[in-house]
Amino acid sequence: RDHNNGSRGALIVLEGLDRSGKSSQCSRLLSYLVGLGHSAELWRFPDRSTGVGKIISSYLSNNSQLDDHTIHMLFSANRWEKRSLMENKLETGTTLIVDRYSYSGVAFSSAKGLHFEWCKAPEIGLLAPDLVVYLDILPEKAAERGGYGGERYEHLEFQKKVARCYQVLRDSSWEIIDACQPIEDVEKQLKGMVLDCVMACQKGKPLSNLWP
Ligand code: FDM
Ligand code: MG
Repeated sequence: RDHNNGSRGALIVLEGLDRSGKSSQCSRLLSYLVGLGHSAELWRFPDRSTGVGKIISSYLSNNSQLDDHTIHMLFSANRWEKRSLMENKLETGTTLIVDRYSYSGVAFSSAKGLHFEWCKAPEIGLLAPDLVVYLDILPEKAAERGGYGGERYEHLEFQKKVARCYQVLRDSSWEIIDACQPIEDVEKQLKGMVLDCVMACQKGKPLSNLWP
């Protein structure tokens, strides 16, 4: 524990479409928090380093085919296998900046037509984020940024469906940032939200489970 004095870290999740800027903002946030003397780590889901993660990675790169329900549960399993480590980190004062979480799980699978509540079910009991920030961008604008790789979901038509599913999923607790702004403006707004959240957790905001 750094200057946290025994207080817990915050679970902060960034969500958004592909090319919304999540990964760049996550690394900026990490440097910012570490620079302030906080203990912080950058995590991402899927975590492709585990056994399950390798199956997911192969599926995403179109090197294997899986039934939609099956891959959905593997994405969830990939979060479950990290749950206890996640809880330990948070309890010992490390803040986690997480690039995608259960919301991606539900948005991407329900965009394929899977039942919404069925998609949410395997996430029950995972740690609930202290802050969810949605980097909001129109699918058309995100596509214009270029840089879609060749992965399975990186197509405009599918991203449009995912955007609609995120709309169904999002609630009043989410912070929404216009991701079409200059990168520094997005960063500035994010930093303010994240610092407030880290402080609230230090002051004793309890950890809870999905779905709140
Ligand atoms: N994705 C990500 C899912 O379909 N379900 C999930 O639970 C998660 C975490 O995987 F298209 C999708 C979202 C994205 C792809 O993510 C890989 P990255 O962030 O592009 O690596
Ligand atoms: Mg991607």
